[in-house]
Amino acid sequence: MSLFSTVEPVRFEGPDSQNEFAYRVYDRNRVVLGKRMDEWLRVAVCYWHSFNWPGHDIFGAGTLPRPWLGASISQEMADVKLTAAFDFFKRLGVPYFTFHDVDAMATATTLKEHANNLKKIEDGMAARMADTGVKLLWGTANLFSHPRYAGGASTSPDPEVFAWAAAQVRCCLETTHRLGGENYVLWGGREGYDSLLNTDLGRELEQYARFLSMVVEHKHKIGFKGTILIEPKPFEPTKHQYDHDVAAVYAFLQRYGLAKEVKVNIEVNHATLAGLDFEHEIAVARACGIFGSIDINRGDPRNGWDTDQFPNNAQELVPSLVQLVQDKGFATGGFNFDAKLRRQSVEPADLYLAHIGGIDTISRALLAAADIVTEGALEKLKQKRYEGWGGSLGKRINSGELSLAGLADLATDQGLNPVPRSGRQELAESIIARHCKY
Ligand code: XLS
Ligand code: NI
Ligand code: NI
Repeated sequence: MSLFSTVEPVRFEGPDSQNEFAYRVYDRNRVVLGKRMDEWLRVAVCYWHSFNWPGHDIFGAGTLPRPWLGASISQEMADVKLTAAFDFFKRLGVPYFTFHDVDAMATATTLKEHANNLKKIEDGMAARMADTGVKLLWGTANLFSHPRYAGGASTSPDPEVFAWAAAQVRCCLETTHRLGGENYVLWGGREGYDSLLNTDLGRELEQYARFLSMVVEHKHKIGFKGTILIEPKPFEPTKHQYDHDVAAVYAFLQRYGLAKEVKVNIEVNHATLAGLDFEHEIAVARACGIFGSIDINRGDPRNGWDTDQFPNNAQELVPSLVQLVQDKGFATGGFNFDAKLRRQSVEPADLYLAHIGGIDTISRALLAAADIVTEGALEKLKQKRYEGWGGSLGKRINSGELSLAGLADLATDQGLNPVPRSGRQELAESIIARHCKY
């Protein structure tokens, strides 16, 4: 028995179900373009917002019953939390979870204690994972909550803070490896600055690169086969974060020779904060070969912060899902619900309702995307738009045989006079809309 035992295991009942505790669309065994739905979506529940956040915000105290939380967390409290979390994962019927070291373990003050406490909860997790079959999508170290990290972790002005961060990541990467985690995430929450007046930006970038190189080196040393992922975010909590968006992360990785070693975990809400579309971030990551995984929580376009809401608009997600379907799914990534309840959602049932709605939403988007890719009209429209590049002029430009002057002479001699052609944007938008029928 746990706080979450009040709801029966959630099953697929189909679109006409009247049961709010059932999936209407997410049918994990349904085969879509040759792959089971659960393999396409690889859904994960996050430990932190779901079990380690009591519903406080900067203006008010916690509202959610989470009896295992307190100013300091004992091993007993951590164990009760673990039981509740795995009870929830199992009943919800999802294949994966994600966690930060400090979300799950008993509070530690020294590094020795940190390593011991993390190992204890790792052993508990390993046992629950074996019992329930729930797997680890990714682990991560929290390098942003403790006051020591106020000035950054690897980008701190104090090398002792860098060393603490290194020790935390070493432990958490090894734990993730032993638990069979499929990825390891680094979200640089405070790897940025609040004011340039007291910040040496060039030096901080070097420190950050040094840190990341050490992490990559350690990954290989211990034989971790999962993917190292950076999660871009433009700001919050810092005024500016170095991993601003996918393009900025790629430039950083390229500069330090890490572009083959590290990929990105793209969060919908973070794209919104960066003033970018979610599908844009995915497109950039695919074009650069660094697409890894997704945090599917959304923001509110009128709020300038990470509201971490559950997704509920399938149509908005379709352009992103089309890209995923074209890629034939994730390699090691998945859809992590880095999403939190609203503060009035105080009943344990609310955590189920939130995830059920969100999982059905991404399932709807997946089915629409699969239809769009199968029908091929959108792809055809795109191909047609670029068809000139398949002709002799396009081929000669791409082959590199023409210099700027050579091409200019050719254009002038042939009297080239290109005619404007339709981009068919409204048709493309209608193709998306008409497939959203699930
Ligand atoms: C915060 C981030 C964080 C990461 C994991 O905005 O989304 O939750 O996903 O550290
Ligand atoms: Ni976030
Ligand atoms: Ni996130």
